[in-house]
Amino acid sequence: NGKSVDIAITTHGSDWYWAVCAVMALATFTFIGLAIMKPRSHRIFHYITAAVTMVAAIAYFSMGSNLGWTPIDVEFQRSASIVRGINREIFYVRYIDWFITTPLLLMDLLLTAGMPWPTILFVILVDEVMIVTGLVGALVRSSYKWGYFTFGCVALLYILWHLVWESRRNASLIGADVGRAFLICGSLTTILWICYPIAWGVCEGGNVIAPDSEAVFYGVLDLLAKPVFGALLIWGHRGIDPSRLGL
Ligand code: RET
Repeated sequence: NGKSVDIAITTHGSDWYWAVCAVMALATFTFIGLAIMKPRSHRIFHYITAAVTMVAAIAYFSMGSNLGWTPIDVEFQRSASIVRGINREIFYVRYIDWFITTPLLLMDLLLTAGMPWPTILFVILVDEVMIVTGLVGALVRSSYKWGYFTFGCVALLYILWHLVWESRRNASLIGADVGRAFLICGSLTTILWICYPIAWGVCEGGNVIAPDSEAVFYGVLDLLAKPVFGALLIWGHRGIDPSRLGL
């Protein structure tokens, strides 16, 4: 796109992004296919989950095409000295994806747990604070970036506390089957979401690993957090009538 960048993905990174894009697209068609086999009143989780993988497919289409990034100045240690005046490719398109998809993933979980809509709204707003602070931190070059990162981590802790405690309890009150579906998907989410700030710390934050490694790190997390999570969630709902969740 005409911008010059020092540290960027290679063709390997790009190929991997295309592979993830293909899986996301395939998952989208699968979830939509499963949706239309159900009566309209039973499609909510299929639709939410298909929307998540659809957005991800387009984000990965962008990154595979080496688009949706901007060069950001970074520093790093080489032997005894600090190297300056170097920039790194930062994919801001990730955060546009996450801004849309993480609220949808939380809706999947909190609707499963039968939470009331004011609670869902607040958890989603905190989630959006987490994503936006992550984006701003990624674009800031000074060490203030770690301040934004800290705000994001506090937001994540609130969300995880909510999943592990409030929502889990609510889900098991609705029934053992709902409790089990929530426990599987909520636990997966808790483990995976903790890994995102770790990836951020070694990529956008600390510039410790190369953009190709970043592609693998975030790519594996996204495959587990979107298509694998979605398949488990839809599977978990197979015997659950949405009317029991107030849907
Ligand atoms: C950032 C940096 C700021 C601190 C924290 C972060 C957490 C991000 C998370 C992202 C989850 C993304 C998912 C995507 C799609 O499936 C923004 C990296 C805490 C938890 C699940």
